[in-house]
Amino acid sequence: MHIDVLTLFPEMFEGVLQSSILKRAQEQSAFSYQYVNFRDYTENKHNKVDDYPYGGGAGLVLTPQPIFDAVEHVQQQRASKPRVILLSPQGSTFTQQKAEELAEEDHLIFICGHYEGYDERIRQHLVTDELSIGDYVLTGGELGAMVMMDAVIRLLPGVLGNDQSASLDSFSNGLLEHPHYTRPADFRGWTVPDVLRSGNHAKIDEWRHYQSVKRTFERRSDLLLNRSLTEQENEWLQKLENHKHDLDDG
Ligand code: 9D3
Repeated sequence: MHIDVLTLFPEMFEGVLQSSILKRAQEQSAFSYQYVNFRDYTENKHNKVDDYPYGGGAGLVLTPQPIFDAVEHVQQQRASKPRVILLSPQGSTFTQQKAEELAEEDHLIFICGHYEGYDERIRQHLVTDELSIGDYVLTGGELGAMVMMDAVIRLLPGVLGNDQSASLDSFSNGLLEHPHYTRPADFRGWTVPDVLRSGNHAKIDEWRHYQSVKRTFERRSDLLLNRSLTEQENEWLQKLENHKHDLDDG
């Protein structure tokens, strides 16, 4: 996979891309990336990338010409058709499903603005996906692009070791993770559940599965709606639902 990042602030990305798993992924040639400063593609005297909005109002709008030219330039460097991703608070919310979809592509282009609007023709005639990372306001698209790059790159073949395989993720199996414990068995009088120290792996698996269902029910019951349930899971959920009603009257 190759990723082109259109940004006026490439230094924001370096700590993320040059550390830990994303750094190793580049060393393994799982992906490559390049920054594209779209100011370099301006055709006006002062290298302006934005301008006042037609119709008036506050703020500036990113002008289409440098962004179209930068995208078309990097497109011509590759054989396959890229996904052109616009980072914007108005986009659809990025999800694990979207990460899995983007991980299948050969070429991604991220367009990051910085507290500016985009000329609508960029959306209409250049972009394939307009994405947000959630309902809060950032100063620019760069953090959004980093979040998406991180989520996509870890899914590429060979990036995660076998023992941290992406297929075991929360969200991939539709349940939140069960609680984890390590040594000591007693920390300040707070002890590790006996079952985890029993050596009975069938019991341990069942305990973990129940804890995952319970945690998902308590914290993210919305996730249970998008997932088919086993008979065992339905039985547990029925019990959890009844307990909830028990507590209603204090
Ligand atoms: C044209 C009106 N805008 C400026 C006053 C609204 C606005 C544009 C761009 C507000 C914030 C931003 C910067 N944010 C992003 O570019 C962004 C973002 C976000 O703010 N939240 C969640 N996901 C994303 S992805 C890109």
